[in-house]
Amino acid sequence: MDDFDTIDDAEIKEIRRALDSEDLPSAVGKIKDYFAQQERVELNIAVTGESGSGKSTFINAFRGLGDEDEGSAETGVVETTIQPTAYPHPKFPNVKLWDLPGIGTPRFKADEYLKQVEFARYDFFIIIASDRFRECHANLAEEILNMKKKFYFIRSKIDSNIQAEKRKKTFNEADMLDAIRKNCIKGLEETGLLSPTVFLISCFKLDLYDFNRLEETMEKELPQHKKDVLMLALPNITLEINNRKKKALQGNIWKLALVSASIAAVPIPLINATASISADVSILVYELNKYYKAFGLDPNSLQKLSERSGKSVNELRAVLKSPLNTEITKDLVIRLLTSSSLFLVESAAEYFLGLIPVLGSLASGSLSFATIYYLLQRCLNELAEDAHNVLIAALQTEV
Ligand SMILES: Nc1nc2c(ncn2[C@@H]2O[C@H](COP(=O)(O)OP(=O)(O)OP(=O)(O)O)[C@@H](O)[C@H]2O)c(=O)[nH]1
Ligand SMILES: [Mg+2]
Repeated sequence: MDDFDTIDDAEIKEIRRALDSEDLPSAVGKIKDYFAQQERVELNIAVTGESGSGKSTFINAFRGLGDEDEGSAETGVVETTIQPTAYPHPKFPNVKLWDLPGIGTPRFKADEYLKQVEFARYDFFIIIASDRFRECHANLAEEILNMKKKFYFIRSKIDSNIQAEKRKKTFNEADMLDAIRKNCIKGLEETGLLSPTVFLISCFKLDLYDFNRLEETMEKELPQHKKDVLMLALPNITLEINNRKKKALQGNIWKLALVSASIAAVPIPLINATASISADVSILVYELNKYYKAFGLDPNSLQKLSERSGKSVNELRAVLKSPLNTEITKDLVIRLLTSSSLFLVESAAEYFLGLIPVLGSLASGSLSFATIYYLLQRCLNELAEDAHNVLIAALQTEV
C-alpha cells in the first residue's frame, strides 16, 4: 500500500469537503469546470530592463531553451528588442514571457513606457539590472506599483561579477553577493518601497544563486490557478523545484480519479477488452504526458540538460527506472491499466471507501476511483524520482 501512504489528512479532508457540501454530480461538475479553466488560464510575464541587461537570455533560460535554439529570443551585444514580443513556453504555451524594449534611454519616461508596452496584459513584471541600480530602475519600479502591478527585481550576470572580482586577493563570494544585494535594495527602498527583495541570478547557471527563491516567491504570490500553470512550466533545474512540481501535480490526482470514476462504465481491472476503456485512457494519457513534460524527461529536455551538465544523454538516461520513460501512448496506458494488480486495487478501493464512503455511489464504484488514483500516484512517484535522479546525475559533473 506504499503508493497510498502519500494521501495525507489534508487531502482526505479536501475530498470530503468537496463531496459533502453537494451531491456527487455537482461536485464532479465543479471539478470539470476547474480543469477546463486550467486549460484556458494564461500567465503573462513581462521581462524588462536596460538594453543588454540579459532580458532575452533570461526568457530563453526560463523556457529551457539555449540562445540559438528554434523559437528562442534573439540575444546579443547590440540592441535587439524594439517591440514587446511574446515568447510562449515550448511545452506549456499558456505561459508567455514577453520581451520588452530596453529602458533607460535618455528620453525614457516610465509611465509612457508602461502604456506603450500595454502593462495591463501582464500578470507581473520582472525588472532585470545587470549593473548598478539606476534611476530608471527606481522610476519603473515605482510606476509599476502605481499601476497596481507587481514586479520582481533581478540582478543578473552574477557569474561575470564573480569572475571579475575573483582576481582580487580579498575576494569573498558571500560578501560580494551581499554588497550587490544591498546596493539594489537601498535603491528600491529610496523609492519608498518597504522591504524590497532582490534576486541575484546568472542565466548561464540558473540553478545557482537566487532562482529557487524567485520561483518560490512568485508561486506564493500568484493566485492558485496561475500558480499551477507556473509550476508546470518552470525549468526543472533544482531538487527543490522538482519537489514542488510533484506537490502541485499531486493535488490533481484525486480530482482526476473522481471525474474518471464518474464516467467510467466498467471497473477497469475486471476487463481485458480494450474497447471498453476510453475516457480513463484519454485522461491518463493526457495527465501522464503532462508529468513527463513538467519533469523535463522528454528527449528535448534531456538533450538540453546534457548540454548544460556535460554528461551524455545516455549517461543521464542510465539512471531512469520508470517504464514510462518512453513516449506516453494510449497502448502504454492500456497496458498499465490491465496490468495493475487486481488485489492491490481492490484493497485500495476498500481503503478509500473507508475514508470517503460516498465514493461507493459513483457510476463505476470506488474500484475505478482507486484504479486511477493508484496509477497516477504510482506514475507520479516514479517520474518524480527519475527526474530527481537525473538532476543528481547532472549536478555531479558540475562540481
Ligand atoms: N555572463 C553572463 N552574460 C549574460 C547573462 N545574461 C545575458 N548575458 C549576455 O549579455 C548580452 C546581452 O544579453 P541579451 O539577453 O541580448 O540582453 P537584452 O536585455 O535582451 O538586450 P536588448 O534586447 O538589446 O535590450 C549577451 O551577450 C548575453 O550572452 C548572464 O547571466 N551572465
Ligand atoms: Mg533582447
